[in-house]
Amino acid sequence: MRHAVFPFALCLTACGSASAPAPAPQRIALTNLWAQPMTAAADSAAIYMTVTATCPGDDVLEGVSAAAPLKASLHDSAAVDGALQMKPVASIPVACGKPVTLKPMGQHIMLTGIGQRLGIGTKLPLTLRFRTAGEVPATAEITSMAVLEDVNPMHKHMDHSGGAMKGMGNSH
Ligand SMILES: [Cu+2]
Repeated sequence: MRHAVFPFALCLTACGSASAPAPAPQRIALTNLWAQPMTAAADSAAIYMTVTATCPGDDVLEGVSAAAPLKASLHDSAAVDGALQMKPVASIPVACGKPVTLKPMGQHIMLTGIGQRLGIGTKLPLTLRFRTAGEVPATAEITSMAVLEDVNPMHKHMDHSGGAMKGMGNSH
C-alpha cells in the first residue's frame, strides 16, 4: 500500500506549514514608480514612488540597494537659502494605510555610480528593505529628463562635459 502513503508524505513537506496559523504578513505596495536624472551629466538619478503599507502594523523603509556598481540610498531634500539641498536619511517611516509619496523636493531614493548617461525609458532595478515586510523588489523607469537645479554644488564641475548643456534643459 505504499502508493497510498506516498501522496500524504508529499503533503507533509509541501503543505505542512498550512496548518500553522500565522499572522497576516505585512504587505507593501509600491505604485507610481518613476525616476529622473539628478545632474546635467544624467549619470545619477532620483527615484520616486508611493509606498503603502497594509494594516495592521506600521513599517519602516530602512534601506535600499541596487546591483553593483550602482549605489542606492535614502535621501531627503530641503530648501536651504533658496537652494535645494539633499541629505541621506537612515529610514523613512510608513504608517499603515497612509501612503508615503517620494517626490521631487522631498524624500527620494538616490542612485549613483551609474557611469553612463541615462535616457528616457532606462529601467532602474532596486531592492527596498522594510523592517517588517523585508525585501521588496522595485523597478523605476526614467520618465523625465528634467534636471532639478541647484541640487548640489559638487555637481557643477560636470557642467563642462559634452552633452551636458542638453541635459540642462531650456531655461528660457
Ligand atoms: Cu538625492
